[in-house]
Amino acid sequence: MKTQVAIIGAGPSGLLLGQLLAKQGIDNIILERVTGDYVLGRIRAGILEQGFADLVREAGVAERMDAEGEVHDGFDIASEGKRVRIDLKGLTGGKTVVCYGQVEITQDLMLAREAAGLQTFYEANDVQPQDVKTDAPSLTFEYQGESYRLECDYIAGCDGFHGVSRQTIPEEVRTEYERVYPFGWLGLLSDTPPAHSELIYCKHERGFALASMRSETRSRYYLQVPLADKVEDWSDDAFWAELKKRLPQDIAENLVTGPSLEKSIAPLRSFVCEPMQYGRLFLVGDAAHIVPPTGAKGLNLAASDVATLYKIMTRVYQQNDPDCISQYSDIALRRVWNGERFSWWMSNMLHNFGQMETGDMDAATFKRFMDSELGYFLGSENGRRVIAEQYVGLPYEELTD
Ligand code: RFL
Ligand code: PHB
Repeated sequence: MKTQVAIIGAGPSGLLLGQLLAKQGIDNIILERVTGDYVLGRIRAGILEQGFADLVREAGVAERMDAEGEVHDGFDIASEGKRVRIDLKGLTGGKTVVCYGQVEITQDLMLAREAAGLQTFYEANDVQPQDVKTDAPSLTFEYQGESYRLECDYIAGCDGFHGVSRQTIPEEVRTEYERVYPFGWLGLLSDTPPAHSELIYCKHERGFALASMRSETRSRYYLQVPLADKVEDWSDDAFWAELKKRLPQDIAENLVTGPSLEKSIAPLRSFVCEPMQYGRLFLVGDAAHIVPPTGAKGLNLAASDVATLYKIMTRVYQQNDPDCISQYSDIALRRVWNGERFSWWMSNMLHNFGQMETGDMDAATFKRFMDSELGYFLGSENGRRVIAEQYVGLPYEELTD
């Protein structure tokens, strides 16, 4: 079997890259470890930057997103009984975000891929990148009990944090940067109307909470919980009761509750692997970096990696310029570190770190610093603008000549 770009992983990164490459006439095959339904069972992200939405349009898969996605002009940050609006549109000269679920984008991309007759092997086992430092790399894998080799020019490792791609880069070549947070997020999805027309990020003594949504009839809520908590510890009633304690009072009083459609706990982590390229292998999205969800950046950073690799592959094949691949890692990492810093900063300001160690200062001192930091940024228009311009997303960087 042979293709130009072999893609590992049919999450949003792999599917979006595949669609964009195909539009430029670049042949690609995706190998995915689980079934399509399993991929669609992961709820995850809900907020898309304008750059991401534009990329989905460029891929020609935006019809449903443009019809059903809700444009959000702002969001609220609540703390100490007050709600402060971050007027995204007003503070950034007209930029906004789109509220449209990762599941929906993934489904749209899967359907478009199927309609275009592009090949995807679901339930491909033991995918292994081979000879990535040569000009004849390949992927070996097992499919329905048979062994296969997929020969290719380049490999895009879009296989998430637990994938095989990053491990292919020898340990002496890669450096990993990491911060693990001492808590997780418990998420609940329900067919209830959202608590408010825009998202509310809530800083509270009992822990952080987020009121988000998927549509006018479907809500997504999160609670900061101790790492030791299990989903089974949290009945729906317990979740709603705790959420009401953390939301601003007027919002809590009008909260509509209902049975959960899904509940899950995600640990919070900041993680970056450098470099993001090794020979003919590129790491894309969560395979190379993880952010805590507080800034809504994970999927959006995946999209900017895709945008960069897509431009590079287009130049490689259309202008016969294979040397430009060396630009990938530096361009991608510059934007990644901005997103990492923003997500880390927002997480520090909005969560309750309790008695946990916070580095070289005690927890009470750290809390005072973070309370003051949030108060300062929310209290000035310039401060709110700093939050707004990062939330809507920094511009994508172009390749150099
Ligand atoms: P994914 O989605 O993990 O997909 C990787 C795919 O690769 C497959 N795979 C393999 N296939 C073949 N062989 C192997 N050896 C393989 N190993 C793995 C997997 O089965 C999978 O299908 O990575 P991708 O495509 O890079 O996408 C990244 C995003 O999923 C992620 O960044 C976001 O979900 C993060 N995130 C958010 N991002 C945002 O931009 N805005 C948000 O509002 C937002 N909210 C969130 C989030 C993530 C969350 N969790 C659960 C971590 C909220 C939460 C709670
Ligand atoms: C979500 O709706 O899942 C969501 C929204 C914003 C975030 C994180 C998650 O910052």
